[in-house]
Amino acid sequence: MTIRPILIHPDPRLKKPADPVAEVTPVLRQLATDMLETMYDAPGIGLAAPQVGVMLRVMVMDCVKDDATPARPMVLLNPEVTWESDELSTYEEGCLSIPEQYADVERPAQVEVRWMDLDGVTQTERFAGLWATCVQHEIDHLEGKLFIDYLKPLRRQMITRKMQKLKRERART
Ligand code: K1U
Ligand code: ZN
Repeated sequence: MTIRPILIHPDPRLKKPADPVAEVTPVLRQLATDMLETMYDAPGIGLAAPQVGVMLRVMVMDCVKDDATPARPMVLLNPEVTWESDELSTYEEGCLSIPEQYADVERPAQVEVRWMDLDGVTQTERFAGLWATCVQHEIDHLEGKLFIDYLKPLRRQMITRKMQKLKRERART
């Protein structure tokens, strides 16, 4: 089991667009496995490759929350939103790269997403609820966008300062 370290904001790699995946290789499969293990260990419901310092358009997610429903680990390569609903929904989002900070973000309530799976096959699915929120949050990571970029500048600045302090403290220990 390989848990990869998660980058903490501010970090230039979290602000940069990631590169498309050209083909599925053993190295890419290992990255996907490590990302799922890292996400479950955190714990989180999603993770994008730039958060572990890999600048490729790879994301994982599993938004199953209740113990009665089987887990649904998903790996999405080169995901793209192909349709979004006019209806919006607001969710109090968090981010593994911005620990212990939460804020309401408004996004389309449903989205249709196209991606390549680990067999190199194109998939399309319509997501709603937490799945829709999470897939949009992760695709934003692949564009170098964080949920705090939706907030007013003052709030964003306050959160960034807290994260700078957290990084200084972690570097000392
Ligand atoms: O991308 C990330 O930083 C992961 C992030 C995904 C996300 C959370 C909330 C809304 C949209 C996207 C997280 O997983 S933060 C942790 C979290 O939400 C959670 C952790 C344990 C149980 C349930 C949720
Ligand atoms: Zn995040």
